Amino acid sequence: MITLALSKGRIFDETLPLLKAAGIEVLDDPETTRKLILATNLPDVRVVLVRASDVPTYVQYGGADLGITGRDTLLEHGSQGLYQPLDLQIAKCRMSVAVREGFDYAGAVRQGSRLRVATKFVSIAREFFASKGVHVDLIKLYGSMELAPLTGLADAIVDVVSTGNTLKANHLVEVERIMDISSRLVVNQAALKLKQQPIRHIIDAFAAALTPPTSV
Ligand code: PRT
Ligand code: MG
Repeated sequence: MITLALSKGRIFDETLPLLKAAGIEVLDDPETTRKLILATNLPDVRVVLVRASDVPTYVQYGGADLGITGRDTLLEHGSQGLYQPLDLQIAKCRMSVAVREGFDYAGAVRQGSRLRVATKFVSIAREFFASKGVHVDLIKLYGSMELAPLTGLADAIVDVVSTGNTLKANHLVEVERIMDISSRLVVNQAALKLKQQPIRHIIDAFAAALTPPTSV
């Protein structure tokens, strides 16, 4: 049995075409079913639905053989025990610093004042500000980061931005882009050895689906 860990929503949706290219069709719709283990058209391949931030954990400890997870999640979790054969170029977004409209971010950084930064991505934020030599107090949040600068909890946030509509709706502006994000295929290293042939098949099919066909 091959177990693939996916999160509901954008990652699941954007993975479906890749699965199809590997000859795999999921038999249930995660938005309507209450099942957490979804069968596929292949009797020896199943999908488990887990929280996005739990995907690396499942794969690392062998609860799943493979998984698909954002670069952001992977950087926060650490990549120990995970083989990362492919950047799937799905669920694309960017990690950015944002502040309230009118907040003098450049001035605050220039003056070397301590910046209060709220984020779910503490490791990424710590490393980014350390590399700039900016002193920060990091405040860990689990969601709705946008609220932090509006309520005075923090001066800035580090969060994932896609269209920018959420920032705009909350009168926040993006002041720095930390990195581009997309989702990766991660594989349990022991599973790769023990179930090499079926896992290789999936990796190769995904890779082929990503590569634009060469013109003749
Ligand atoms: O939602 P949950 O707390 O369970 O976990 P999660 O937010 O990590 O999961 P999910 O499924 O929302 O995101 C999975 C992965 O998709 C993330 O790890 C990112 O790599 C990637 N991704 C791509 C995004 C977005 N785009 C995105 N727009 N993840 C989150 N967002 C959120 C963002 O946090 C912000 O609140 O959407 C809002 C901004 O969107 P825009 O379009 O208004 O800019
Ligand atoms: Mg989310």
